[in-house]
Amino acid sequence: MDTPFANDLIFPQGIPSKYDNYVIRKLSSLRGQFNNLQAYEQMLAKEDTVIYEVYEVKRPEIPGELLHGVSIIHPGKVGNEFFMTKGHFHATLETAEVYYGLKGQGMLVLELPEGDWAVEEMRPGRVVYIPPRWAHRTVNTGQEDLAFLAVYPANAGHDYGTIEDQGFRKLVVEENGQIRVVDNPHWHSPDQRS
Ligand code: S6P
Ligand code: ZN
Repeated sequence: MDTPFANDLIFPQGIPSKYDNYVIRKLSSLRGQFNNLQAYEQMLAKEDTVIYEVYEVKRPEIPGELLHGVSIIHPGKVGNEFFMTKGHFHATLETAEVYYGLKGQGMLVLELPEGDWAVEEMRPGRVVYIPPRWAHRTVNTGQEDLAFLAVYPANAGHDYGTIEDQGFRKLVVEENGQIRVVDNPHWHSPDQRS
């Protein structure tokens, strides 16, 4: 039988005191996701910068269990587009997720397979509910790390391939000092897949 357990988030970074899995995502693992391909290649030629890190607590990946983890997205831009996560649908599409903002400023960009999209602000103390079926990507629009806690069904799984192939419909960019949500010119619908 499992026993209850607890964890502390150690600030100022927000890193959990205990975790089982550490994921580090560098610029090279986001190839094709940033809109400005030239800016991407130039940046990568200089350094394979760390874009974000995830600290996860493992549990059996079966219905009834929950997974949770802290994501930390570093500040920066590729061209005029803010650093962001790869983004994904859950492989078990009918699974939801809750994000709780711990640190920093950002946006959660969401979209449905049918084409609807949404954007929610991320900031400390803010709870964002991601209903089943919505793909989600987190974007750091601030000057410091963006950290948040995520809680989701342990059987959710991750479908990264769909987003890698078609991209998100919306990008979060800086234009004339303003944070803007704009159309992704490289986005294509699922039926246009190569
Ligand atoms: C998992 C949850 C988060 C992300 C993390 C990194 O369902 O949404 O823990 O995994 O923020 O993003 P990504 O898109 O690389 O998994
Ligand atoms: Zn998720």
